[in-house]
Amino acid sequence: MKKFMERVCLGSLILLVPVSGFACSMDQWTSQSGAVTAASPPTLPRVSEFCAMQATNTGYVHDSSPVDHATFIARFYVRSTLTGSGQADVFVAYDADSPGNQLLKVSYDGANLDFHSTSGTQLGTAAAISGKWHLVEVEYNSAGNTRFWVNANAVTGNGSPTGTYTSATGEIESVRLGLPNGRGTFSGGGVSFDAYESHSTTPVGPLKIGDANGDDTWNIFDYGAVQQDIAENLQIGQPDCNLDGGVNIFDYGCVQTAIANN
Ligand SMILES: [Ca+2]
Ligand SMILES: [Ca+2]
Ligand SMILES: [Ca+2]
Repeated sequence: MKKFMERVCLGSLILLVPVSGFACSMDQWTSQSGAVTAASPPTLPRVSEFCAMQATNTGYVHDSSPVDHATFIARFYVRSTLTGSGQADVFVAYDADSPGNQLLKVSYDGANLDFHSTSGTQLGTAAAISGKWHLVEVEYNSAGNTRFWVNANAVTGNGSPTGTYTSATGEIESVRLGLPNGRGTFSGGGVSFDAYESHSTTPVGPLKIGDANGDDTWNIFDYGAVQQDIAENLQIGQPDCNLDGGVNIFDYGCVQTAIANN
């Protein structure tokens, strides 16, 4: 698991750096608990590099490195394969390391990602198809303003956030990613995560999806990288261009579009 340093000041981190070969580790987090694992394709589809993380029931990774964050920005990719119906929290931010009170929650309800202040009331929502990877970026401010982006670019904003709402006013001290409060009434499956990164001031923004060889550009060499990834020679970039949880021939057309649009 990769741990990225904060671009401006405070600690940030990411999931999933391969330790040896394609062994995956969650050691960059402060701690882990319960039904959460990290793995490479084909065991577990990923968005980027070699590993992703999946929670199948109550389980999470915990980051207590935030300290009195007045502003806290988190970006991650999430993919649900939960079966049945229900609503489950996938990301929670707290006002203490212990972990304390919930200040911000993102949950999944089978068809949408839902955004909450403290424990209960849903204050924002965005459609999120089951089985597909979705980009989530959320910016929490202890003055009581939260903005979120789902499948949208928080750096350019694509004009504006997906949603905004009035939130809690405490400062963030820790976060949990996974299924920290269990899977609720969902009957099986799990929720996968990749490319978690947090900042204290600047937006994180999306990965270059379709940049299969990870050289930070889209061009014809990404076709070959998709081909290599299909052959299970895993590529360090983002070959699952259509974000459907697999790398196959359908990603070529998506790469073609990415090249044409950039
Ligand atoms: Ca802390
Ligand atoms: Ca590339
Ligand atoms: Ca794909």
